[in-house]
Amino acid sequence: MTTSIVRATCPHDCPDTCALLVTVQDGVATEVRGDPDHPTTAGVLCTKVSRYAERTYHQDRLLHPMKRVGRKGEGKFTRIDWDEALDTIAARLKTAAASHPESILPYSYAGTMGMVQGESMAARFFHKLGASFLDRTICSMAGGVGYRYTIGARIGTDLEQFQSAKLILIWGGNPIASNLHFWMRAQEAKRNGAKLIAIDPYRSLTAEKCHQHIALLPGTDAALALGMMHVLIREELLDRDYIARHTIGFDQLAQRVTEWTPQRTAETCGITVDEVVQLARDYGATARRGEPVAIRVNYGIQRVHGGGMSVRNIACLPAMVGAWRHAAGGIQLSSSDTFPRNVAALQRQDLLPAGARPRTINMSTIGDDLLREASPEFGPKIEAVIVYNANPVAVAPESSKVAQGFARDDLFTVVLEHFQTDTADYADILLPATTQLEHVDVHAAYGHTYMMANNAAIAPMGEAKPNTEIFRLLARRMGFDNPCFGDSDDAIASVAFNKNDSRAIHFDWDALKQRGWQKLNAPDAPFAHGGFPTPSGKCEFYSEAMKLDGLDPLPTYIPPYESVASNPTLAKRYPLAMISPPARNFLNSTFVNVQSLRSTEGEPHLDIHPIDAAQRSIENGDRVRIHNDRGSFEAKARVTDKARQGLVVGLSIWWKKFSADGKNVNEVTSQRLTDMGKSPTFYDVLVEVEKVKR
Ligand SMILES: Nc1nc2c(c(=O)[nH]1)N[C@H]1C(S)=C(S)[C@@H](COP(=O)(O)OP(=O)(O)OC[C@H]3O[C@@H](n4cnc5c(=O)[nH]c(N)nc54)[C@H](O)[C@@H]3O)O[C@H]1N2
Ligand SMILES: Nc1nc2c(c(=O)[nH]1)N[C@H]1C(S)=C(S)[C@@H](COP(=O)(O)OP(=O)(O)OC[C@H]3O[C@@H](n4cnc5c(=O)[nH]c(N)nc54)[C@H](O)[C@@H]3O)O[C@H]1N2
Ligand SMILES: [Mo]
Repeated sequence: MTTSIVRATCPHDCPDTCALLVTVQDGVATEVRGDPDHPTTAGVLCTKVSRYAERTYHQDRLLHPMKRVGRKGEGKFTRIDWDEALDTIAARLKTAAASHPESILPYSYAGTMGMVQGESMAARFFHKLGASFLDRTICSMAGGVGYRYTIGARIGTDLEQFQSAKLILIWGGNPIASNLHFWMRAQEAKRNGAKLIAIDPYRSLTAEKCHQHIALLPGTDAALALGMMHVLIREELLDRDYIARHTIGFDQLAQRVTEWTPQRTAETCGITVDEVVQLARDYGATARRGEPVAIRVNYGIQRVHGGGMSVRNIACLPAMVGAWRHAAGGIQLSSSDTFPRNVAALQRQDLLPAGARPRTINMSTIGDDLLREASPEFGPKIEAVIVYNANPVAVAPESSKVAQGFARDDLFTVVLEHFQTDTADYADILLPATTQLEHVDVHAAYGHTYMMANNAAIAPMGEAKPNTEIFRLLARRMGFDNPCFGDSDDAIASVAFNKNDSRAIHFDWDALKQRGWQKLNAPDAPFAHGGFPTPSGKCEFYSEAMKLDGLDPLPTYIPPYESVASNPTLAKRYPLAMISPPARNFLNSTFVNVQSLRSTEGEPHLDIHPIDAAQRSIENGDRVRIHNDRGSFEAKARVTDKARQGLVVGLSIWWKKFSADGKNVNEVTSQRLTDMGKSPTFYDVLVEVEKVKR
């Protein structure tokens, strides 16, 4: 028997991007564990990824190409060979490209975060075609844009510093479920005497374990930040020296926040005056004592109308109190921009046909866009969609429209997948893709600053192929002769980071493959001495760029589209706010089909406050129907005060086909977009809930 240990990387859309050690015995992956030597993984994996081998060897893996034989959405397929599959696709794409290349749309997100199996060969292929661009907005754009206006780039406090903080605000995140290795650091900080405060409308697993939980109304975080600023200024809990040297616009900011009294803030956020004042005092006074105060701001606050502004406002706080002076102070939204990715070499936008300026389709409005006819504003109707690394029928908002779009008879749909997901059911051609254990990749991260390598541990299952190989083969059939379409996965990985950038000057693919991971050269305290990558070089309380973009240049509050306060007419019919954050045992819609994990989650639930439940005669365990004008879905009621009054919570993202009614939460979410970054407003939803009578 031969046994080897292969160095790999978790490919999932999670800030932790863990270093894996895969045990392989006679060609079979028998165990996947966390690398004990990797400083942030520290030998610990989440329950999901510790079962990665179970997912890879799952009996439902797609193992050969198939073509549809039933109706779209019905999920009936028959086996074909690779030649037939690729010839069919190439013929359809050639026809579409001959009249309107933009009628072809790639649809992909972060099923794998790998830079090779993500946007490398695929991007080259679609660039060469002149296909529509896809704006990949579904997750993080609102906050990313808001953060950039204030700080300049998505650079912040290093994960490896948080254990030394004395106060940590966990703002709109549930790290026990979705950022475990940050939570480990926060726990260490707690043991070292730090105070942890969760700011979240829901008493999540994390909120339950913090010293304090501030349960504000969804979508009101920008107001809470404004109220904090008001108190910090009124009580002179400021670092005047840091403000003078490294920020712009303080006087205008001070003027602006006079109106955000604790009273007004408390009313807007649905919390007490004392909570507002005490939060600001904890934050300001801890910093005053010279101790590090840190904020982990996450995606929970971004999925509402004013999501961008919320992050922009919160990102102002560390500069006001001088928190950036400490490596363990400041704020982390994402570490993405610490990585000098060589996007030009990976994606080769230079391959675009001469003069071509393809339109951009927003992935978050795919429902509407698939149903749009050709028009001068829109351009050609979408005739072909190639889906990879994504499951839009389950995850995109206003699901009934997404499904209706994918059900179009005149639409040609190709899906590259591991499993027959809700989206795969609509494919004309369904292609089997390899998992992370079967292919090579290189990774950046959004929660730490290590470059990561993934070696293939086992041979591809069945006839599965890596995304890259599928696009290489398609490129050949399309007659694309640029040599870059022959690049191997290793050749692609070797150009992933820009070695001219001092942060990645030591990047060497062969060495990284051997070692598994290597930290970027980046300072411990990125803004201790200012140097913000904004236009002014300072932390921008006032942003001229925002003004040019048609936004308020100062921090402000943008209410939700749908809330009792902002839309009382709608709230008469649909009085409950709904949010649908990730369930602990799923990764978006990935892993829902892994039996052991699905069994732990049970079935789709809706958490509802006892008072709201009583008003509707709903008892714990009842089947309920959640509805609004966009649609409805069913779940099992869990009567609990974890959800504040007026709020219902449906942990997600279930595959529709695993729900009793074949639907999920996205039936009721809307395609309205955020104030910045054109992102979805998944948590900006009013609904009514009723007991299902059987
Ligand atoms: N287990 C698991 N881990 C994941 C994922 C997963 O699906 N499962 N998904 C991954 C992905 S793609 C992402 S983007 C990240 C997401 O990472 P996070 O943003 O940390 O997501 P959650 O863990 O859901 O935390 C969001 C929290 O925000 C709260 N929230 C909702 N609305 C508001 C609001 O208006 N204001 C405030 N203050 N809080 C609000 C929710 O109640 C929830 O507890 O996690 C990644 N990690
Ligand atoms: N209601 C509601 N909706 C949400 C959210 C929410 O909180 N609430 N969260 C949103 C967020 S933050 C995000 S990021 C999106 C996530 O949306 P998606 O990025 O679409 O994530 P997944 O649902 O996990 O689907 C990824 C798919 O990629 C496949 N895949 C993985 N690796 C590979 C590979 O190497 N090759 C190929 N071909 N396929 C692969 C997996 O099998 C999986 O089916 O969902 C969004 N939708
Ligand atoms: Mo996400």
